[in-house]
Amino acid sequence: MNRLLGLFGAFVVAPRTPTTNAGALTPFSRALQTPAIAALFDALGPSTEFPGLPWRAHRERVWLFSQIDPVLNRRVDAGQAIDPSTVLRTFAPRYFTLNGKSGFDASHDPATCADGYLGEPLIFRVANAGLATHSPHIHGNHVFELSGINAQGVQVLRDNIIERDTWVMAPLDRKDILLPFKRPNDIPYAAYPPVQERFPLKYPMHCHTEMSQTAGGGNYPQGIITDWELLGPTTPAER
Ligand SMILES: [Cu+2]
Repeated sequence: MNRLLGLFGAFVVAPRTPTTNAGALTPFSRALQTPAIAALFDALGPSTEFPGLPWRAHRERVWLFSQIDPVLNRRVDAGQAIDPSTVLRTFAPRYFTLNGKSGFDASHDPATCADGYLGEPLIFRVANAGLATHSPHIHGNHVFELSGINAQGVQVLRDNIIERDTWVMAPLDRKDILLPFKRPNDIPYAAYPPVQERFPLKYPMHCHTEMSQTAGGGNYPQGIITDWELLGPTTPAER
């Protein structure tokens, strides 16, 4: 009940031994890294698949999803006794938030919106504090699902890392998602860097659970949406 009313937050736990055997920095303890995780982080930077820089510790954003049911909130405001088991059946959210904001405000919040140059990979620490299942979807790049929770609610690292266009965020789900900041596939090599479309290129993340794109009614783009921005066509030496 408290969580549905907004009492939630995110902790990000940093590992003591974050590097792979080859020395690449990761967000995961070496003891927990799967071969696939190590191979992916070793490839960020030197490989032809992921040209640019390796992942760096400050390259991350927390995305915390939640929903608001105004009818439930009004009942709590009125001091009614609430049986949590009935809330599961009747929960009908009308507002959907990303880090406590939605729509335009979420899209333009630098704490939420990821930016970077080509070849500057970034990790989203995505969590869902609510009761609705979300399906975040991103334009411009595919993302890589690094982790999730198992049936016992324990965080597990993927041993087969799937390249995703859209991923599932069930209630209480927690996933680490890598955005590689690659050259967008929909720009042909011969036309890169684009000249008519100017940098920064702004791409949306929006949720494919379509009800979450509203705010007490209305249409996209409201609710759980944000941007990510590709600042320039080449990788800076270091910044
Ligand atoms: Cu879309």
